[in-house]
Amino acid sequence: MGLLGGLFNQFKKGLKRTQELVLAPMGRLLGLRRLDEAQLGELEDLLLQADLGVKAVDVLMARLRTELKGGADIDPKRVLREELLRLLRQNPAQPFRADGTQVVLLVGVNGVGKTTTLGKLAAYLKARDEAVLVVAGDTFRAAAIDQLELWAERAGVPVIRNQMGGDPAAIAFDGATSAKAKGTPWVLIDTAGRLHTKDHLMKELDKIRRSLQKVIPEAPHRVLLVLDATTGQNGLVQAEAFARTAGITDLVLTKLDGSAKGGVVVPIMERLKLPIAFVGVGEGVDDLVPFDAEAFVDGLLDV
Ligand SMILES: Nc1nc2c(ncn2[C@@H]2O[C@H](COP(=O)(O)OP(=O)(O)O)[C@@H](O)[C@H]2O)c(=O)[nH]1
Ligand SMILES: [Mg+2]
Repeated sequence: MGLLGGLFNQFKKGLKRTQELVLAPMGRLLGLRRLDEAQLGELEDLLLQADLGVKAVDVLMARLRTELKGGADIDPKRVLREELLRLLRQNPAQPFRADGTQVVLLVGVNGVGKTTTLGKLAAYLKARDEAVLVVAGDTFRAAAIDQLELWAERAGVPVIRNQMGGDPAAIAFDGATSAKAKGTPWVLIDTAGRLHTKDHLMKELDKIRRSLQKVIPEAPHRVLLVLDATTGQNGLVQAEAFARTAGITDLVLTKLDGSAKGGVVVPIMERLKLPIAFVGVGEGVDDLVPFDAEAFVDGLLDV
């Protein structure tokens, strides 16, 4: 199967709940060639339920209405596909390419899936035959370090850790030093989720950043803000505050598989003005998908 076919299937799997609850009823409407006002209203409701966001849904509905006024038959699915692709292609993520030692920091509030994503990302990079060093920067809970070690073991990559309660900036420094000495292309740093305010996040990140930069002046190369898709648009205000903090380069949207609000990628990308690098579609090691607008939209509209 081609790469895009593989991604399509992974997105389809990740969008299963969204499909069952929201998109399946939409299939009938998308197959129509003329829609009356009641049917347009029904379609609008379903699009909003999928959490595509008011702004995108307004644009979509306006375009459908314009095409309908033309009098000829229309293809609602094609219109939706084109508009969604336009929205989701505005801000593509830079590929994860090894280039010297690349330091990647994962941040976000407790429970969103940082450690899990880090484990999957380690396996993803390792599968490309690129060496990875994992840094247990969440020193707040002993269980967090154990959890990370388990993931690293699964991925077959080494971990650097210190004792619980240790300084995340110090362990990050050790990780960067070791990777630089050995020429390891990837350093993935886990962080604690007790980032309740923007100031707190800034402080913790600044401290880690300063200590990394003593070793590698350009580090961290990527700062991934991890967001939970099951929160839908409700989490966006807090995410916006985080996303505005200096240095966040990419978003990761986890738990798409557990959410009926799969359309939330649209308002997230639009509001945060940041690319989505990866999407989490399950708890397994292979359940991390590099975001691809086309595979995503086709997965969404395959109803
Ligand atoms: N279904 C599903 N569960 C996920 C996904 N990513 C993370 N989780 C689960 O979310 C929970 C919290 O994840 P964890 O990585 O510990 O979050 P952290 O506190 O941000 O490090 C765990 O039970 C994970 O298995 C995902 O993409 N899909
Ligand atoms: Mg964690």
